[in-house]
Amino acid sequence: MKKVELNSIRHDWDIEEIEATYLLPIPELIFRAQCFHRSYHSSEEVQGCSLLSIKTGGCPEDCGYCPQSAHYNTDLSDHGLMNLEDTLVEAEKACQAGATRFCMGAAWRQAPEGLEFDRVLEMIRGVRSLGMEACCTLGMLTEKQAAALASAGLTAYNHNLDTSPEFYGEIITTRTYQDRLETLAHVRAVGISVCCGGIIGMGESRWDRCRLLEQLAIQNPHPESVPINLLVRVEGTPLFSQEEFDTIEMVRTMATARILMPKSMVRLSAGRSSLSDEIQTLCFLAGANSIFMGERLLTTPNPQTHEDQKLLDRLGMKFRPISTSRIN
Ligand code: SAM
Ligand code: DTB
Ligand code: SF4
Repeated sequence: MKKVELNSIRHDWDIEEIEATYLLPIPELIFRAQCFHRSYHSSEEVQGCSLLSIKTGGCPEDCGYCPQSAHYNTDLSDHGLMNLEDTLVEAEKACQAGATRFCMGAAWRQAPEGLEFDRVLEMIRGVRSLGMEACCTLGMLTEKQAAALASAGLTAYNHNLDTSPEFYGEIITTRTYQDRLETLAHVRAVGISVCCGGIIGMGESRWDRCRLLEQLAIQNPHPESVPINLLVRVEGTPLFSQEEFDTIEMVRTMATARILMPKSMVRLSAGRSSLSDEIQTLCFLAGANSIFMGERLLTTPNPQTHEDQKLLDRLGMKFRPISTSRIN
């Protein structure tokens, strides 16, 4: 392994080096992750983000983990695109609760053209006017749509690679890895910050997790935001019967992401409801510095804010206040 240079941001990671990092003894792995973390981030603050599903269910894609896919029979009420007022009421509530980033998710294969897209642009302007970062995840985008989102003031666009290129076809058949990379390139081209990560616990190997991290870490610049989701097993989806995941692997994934992409926000995203306080603490030690707040992610449960606040209090940590928020 090359010498550890705390201030170097590298884009030339290779898979052997990443695997060697991932497999370090946990004390050494976390120590290294902490060293990188402290070079760029506060060791005691996490960013609170809030999620809202602005368009729910009925999605034509077949992502095997997703309760919103029309291919599967899940216990979910579909909902068309929310109206502007209701969305901004939710954004304001999230802001009051201490969130500094508001993420709006839509179960679309690709962002639509026309009135619905215009409404999303209004939502973004509204969220920005509350002083929060605005993030959207609307499926695939053209460069023209990305430019319109940028003009509306969108801070970040979330579009995940989900897993390794090799494992990807086991999970999704209706769009390709390359499609995803193209949307990410459109987002990058118009200067919107990139939020891109994946899901672990879907039956992939350690090598696949390392390959996902490699795909993220060879991007130049790195995605400013890297959400690591633990699969939420939802009844009716093909991955419901996936066996329970060893959560120490979650810690390894977080720490490796932090070492590979030291400046990025590493977000401990979906799946916290099934993680103990102790594993979440290890994730923070490994360099995770953001969580979703509020009792719902898009369609699945998330710990309540008072529980998260209690955990942060016990750890002597805090949510990052809005005034010191950086844009990532
Ligand atoms: N339809 C858009 C898309 O896929 O780009 C946006 C919404 S989609 C729900 C956003 C992300 O949520 C997915 O890329 C996936 O990584 C994550 N996700 C969806 N279902 C999940 C689950 N059951 N467990 C963990 N993460 C999940
Ligand atoms: C991301 O990587 N995780 C968030 C956000 N991007 C949009 C979504 C998690 C969704 C979990 C399943 C659900 O609640 O529907
Ligand atoms: Fe549709 Fe996104 Fe769910 Fe895939 S992850 S089925 S694209 S909503």
